[in-house]
Amino acid sequence: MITSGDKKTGWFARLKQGLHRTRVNIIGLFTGGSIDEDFLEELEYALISADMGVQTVTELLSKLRETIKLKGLKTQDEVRLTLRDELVALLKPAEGKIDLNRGTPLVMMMVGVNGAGKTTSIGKISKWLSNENRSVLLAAGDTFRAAAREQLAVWGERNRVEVISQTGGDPAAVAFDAVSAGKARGMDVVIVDTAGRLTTQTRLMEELKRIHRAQTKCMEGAPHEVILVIDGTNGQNALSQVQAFDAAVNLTGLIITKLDGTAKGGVLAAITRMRAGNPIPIYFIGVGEGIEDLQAFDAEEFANALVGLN
Ligand SMILES: Nc1nc2c(ncn2[C@@H]2O[C@H](COP(=O)(O)OP(=O)(O)OP(=O)(O)O)[C@@H](O)[C@H]2O)c(=O)[nH]1
Ligand SMILES: [Mg+2]
Repeated sequence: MITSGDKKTGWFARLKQGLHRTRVNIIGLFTGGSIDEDFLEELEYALISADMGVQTVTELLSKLRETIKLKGLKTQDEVRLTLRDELVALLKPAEGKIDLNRGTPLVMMMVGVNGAGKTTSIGKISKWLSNENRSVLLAAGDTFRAAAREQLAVWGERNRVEVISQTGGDPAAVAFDAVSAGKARGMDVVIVDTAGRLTTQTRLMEELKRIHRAQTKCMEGAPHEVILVIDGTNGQNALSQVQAFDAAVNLTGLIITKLDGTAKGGVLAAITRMRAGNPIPIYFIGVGEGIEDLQAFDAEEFANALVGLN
């Protein structure tokens, strides 16, 4: 994971580039002039277009109007800063870090719809963990497709991490084997990959519960982390993904991927608002397909990128 110096500028630029559509809308509005009703209405529209959701935007705007009145704000630049601060306040409670010391091994299970970026994120997390000198074991819980096992195997090789897999086996059995191997070998972390599934596929959602139970059976308290990987370009559909996966397997964290792509970014605000006061932590954001393109979620940096500040 890149956190320092020049490299940071690189990923931040990519994030900003990825949020381009949002930024064009929002930035296009901030022309340095004064504030009037038309301006506030256009801002409201731009935020809704950025996938923030009507309720989130209504709340943000009513607070913004209050502050404008209270502080006598006159310029669009002042409004931009105020909006940034509101977004930081909204998103801050969603910052979160995985506590690697919760279990030995710490067992992590990745869930999500097809193509969200689960397997890629596992590759990136493995790299981060090896930088932290933690030993990792991967479980290829996506047993249906040979390509899926191979994809995880490639990430395993890149990170010099072993992958437990079974040809056409039962994913719950693979998860069980991986956790027991992790225990026996004294690994620091076990990460269980799962096949993508739609929340409407009842049988597959039941299977996910079974994979979850197999880990608990093997180790009390496991899986310690159940992480939903969400494609940042999915818009408001992300909200129902959070609800359905949480109902099935009790989510402990989120990863939002593809924020370097055409994502509009506002969905992070919508997801956070859904559980205002006690949001599911956003552990990481994905900002590219490469092994280092994973960043800890930082509310302030993200809010800055959204409204076009540095
Ligand atoms: N641009 C970009 N692409 C990403 C990111 N994360 C994943 N991808 C790409 O998204 C595609 C799907 O990624 P996978 O990791 O295979 O997704 P998955 O959730 O494991 O998919 P299934 O196992 O089929 O459900 C791949 O082409 C990845 O390279 C990201 O942060 N940015
Ligand atoms: Mg996968």
